[in-house]
Amino acid sequence: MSFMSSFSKWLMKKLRAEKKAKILILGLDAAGKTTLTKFVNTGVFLEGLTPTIGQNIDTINFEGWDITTIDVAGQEHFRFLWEIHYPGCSAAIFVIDSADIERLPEARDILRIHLFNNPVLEKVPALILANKQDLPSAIQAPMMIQLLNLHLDMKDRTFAVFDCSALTGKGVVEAFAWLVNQLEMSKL
Ligand SMILES: Nc1nc2c(ncn2[C@@H]2O[C@H](COP(=O)(O)OP(=O)(O)OP(=O)(O)O)[C@@H](O)[C@H]2O)c(=O)[nH]1
Ligand SMILES: [Mg+2]
Repeated sequence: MSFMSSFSKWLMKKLRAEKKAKILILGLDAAGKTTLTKFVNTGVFLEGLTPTIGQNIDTINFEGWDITTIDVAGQEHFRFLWEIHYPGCSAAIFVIDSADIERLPEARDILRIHLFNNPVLEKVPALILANKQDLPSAIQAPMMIQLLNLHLDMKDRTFAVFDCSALTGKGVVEAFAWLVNQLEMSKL
């Protein structure tokens, strides 16, 4: 076992004992990753955030957990930066703009490359957020599962798809409650 892999295992064990977790927030640009993270942090919709450059690192306190969120830049030319954050993650969130049907194939490919077929993240629970449900054309979770092929791709993974809106807050708490439940179970 390499030094990095032993170190990452040791770190995860230590973080779990202290109810601390590092969570990666992935997704295409403009999916709503930063808006969602800020909503969880402040409880309000912050409009007009500028696209992320690099990554934003925040801490969220949720149900007794200190969760460090790494909200990465989704633009294509920044995606090579994602992989430096993979080691030591307890869970990953993948945010999708559910109203942007044209980009769903791209979202599906990026989800596959960076999450499903990524050996570094193969053991972590994956929370897929079908964001922007306030928009009338938004695709909802059951259809999203079919369109992204999740029922086949994710059959050996712990994952959930939640409808949510970082604008209204709908579904956000439920989704994070699922995530924290997964973290709790991983402590047992
Ligand atoms: N209607 C609606 N708009 C949203 C929602 N979430 C985010 N947005 C808007 O979508 C746009 C992009 O949001 P960001 O949070 O910057 O997206 P991002 O995924 O962080 O994008 P990058 O930083 O470029 O990767 C902004 O105009 C947000 O106001 C939502 O739930 N509903
Ligand atoms: Mg952002």
